[in-house]
Amino acid sequence: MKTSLALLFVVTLLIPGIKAVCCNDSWIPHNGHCYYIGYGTPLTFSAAQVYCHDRGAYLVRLDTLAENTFLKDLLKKTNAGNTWMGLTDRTHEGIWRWYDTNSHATFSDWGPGEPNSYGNRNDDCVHFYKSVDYKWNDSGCHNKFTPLCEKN
Ligand SMILES: [Ca+2]
Ligand SMILES: [Ca+2]
Repeated sequence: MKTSLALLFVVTLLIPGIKAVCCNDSWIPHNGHCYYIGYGTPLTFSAAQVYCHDRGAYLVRLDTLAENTFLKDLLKKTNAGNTWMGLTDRTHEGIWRWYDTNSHATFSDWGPGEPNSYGNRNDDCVHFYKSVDYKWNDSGCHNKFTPLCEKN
């Protein structure tokens, strides 16, 4: 019993250490990934990609609902503005893919009535929409929103 308690203690000490190695200062660790929110630097979708790339990262790719929930909570807690994710249907209208892997979105969390790009509108890039609790909205890629970067 004492041994397992001691082991638990050591492991508890080690885990933050491992995460600290993964994530640099001001990057937020979660589930083996590191996140960085570019507060105060609103950029177009393309410029946000470059912003993340310059930091050895990519605009966030939401692999699981849990990751989506974690990041929405983080944005809520920090009262972030509208924030880009790496999802776009630029190549095929209505086919939503993560730009860094070209993989299809496996789930979605659209706000009410979204995505609503149709006709001559051209809303090909997706962001966390502050006014609907950071659910997803398709918007013009030229709009300037906060970049949210992720690295492995
Ligand atoms: Ca991810
Ligand atoms: Ca929309």
